Amino acid sequence: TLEEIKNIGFLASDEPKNQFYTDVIKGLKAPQKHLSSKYFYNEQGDILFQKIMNCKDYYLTRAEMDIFQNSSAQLADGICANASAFDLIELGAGDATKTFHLLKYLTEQKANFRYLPIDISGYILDVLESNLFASLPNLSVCTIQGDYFEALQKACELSSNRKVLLFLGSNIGNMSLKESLDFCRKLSQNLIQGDKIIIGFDLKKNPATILKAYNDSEGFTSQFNVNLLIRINQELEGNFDIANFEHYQTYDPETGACKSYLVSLCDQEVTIGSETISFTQNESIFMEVSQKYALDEIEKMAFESGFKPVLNCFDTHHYFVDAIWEV
Ligand code: AVJ
Repeated sequence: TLEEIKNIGFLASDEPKNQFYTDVIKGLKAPQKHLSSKYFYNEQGDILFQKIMNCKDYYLTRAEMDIFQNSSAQLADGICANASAFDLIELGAGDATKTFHLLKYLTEQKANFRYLPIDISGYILDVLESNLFASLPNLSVCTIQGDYFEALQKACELSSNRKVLLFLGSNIGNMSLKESLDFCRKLSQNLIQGDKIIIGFDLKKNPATILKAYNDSEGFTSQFNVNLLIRINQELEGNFDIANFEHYQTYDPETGACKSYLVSLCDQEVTIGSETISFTQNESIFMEVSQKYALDEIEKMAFESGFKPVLNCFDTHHYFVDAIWEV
């Protein structure tokens, strides 16, 4: 069967690369050229994203950290940590620096729960598991490697307890409004009555503050975008001359869409494998959306996707919200 062939390994390792190539060519042949921000995160991309998270203009990470440092008790209340045994399942856990504060609080409160972090990177999960074992030895941890829904399905098979999902960091922002609604619907369909979710949303705020976060004075966001062209050169036999592209960022306060583009500085042709892509001067590649929300839009999304809003936790500036919803 196909499943068996995949398990042998060669298809499994070839497949993502072909998918990457197909997506890149399809995106660059579209009338509005575009690339998918999910491909930002190779080794260099991870390093650049770390730099973004630590830079002064990018307020998001600090804001959500503030919530977990100062409001873990409120979050624990919101998910009814003392009501019954539950599984805390985190989508895209990474190194879980923010979640750590909640985990610590819950273990101190002797809450009856397990932590099931999901990530696409098996490496980061191994690091996370050993760090948690060192710092919270009594915490029961079960890591699951895979993409969101595949791994969530696995988590649901492993668990007969009440479930609490975590989807933090404004990762939902990388989806369009329609995609995020579909995503939340799919989540609620995987849950049952009484299950909950904590989702991190970046809020609409002074447009200049938002634009600055994605147009940082140190140029990390620009490098982060350009890095995808470098990755295409390295992995897909591309020949982008990165000096011929410039990062351009927009924020529309009406829709809340903050968008990244790379603009071609001249007429040029780029080859990627056997394909040739033509750019005219000033033509753009749409790279990423980082969607910002108003509170009423977040509530509306909860209802439309099969959840009820329970509680909103804010940072001190009210830049960011971790919203708790219940099925
Ligand atoms: C990881 C999706 C939350 O959109 O704010 C940061 C990625 N892109 N700077 C975001 C990102 C440019 C980030 N998320």
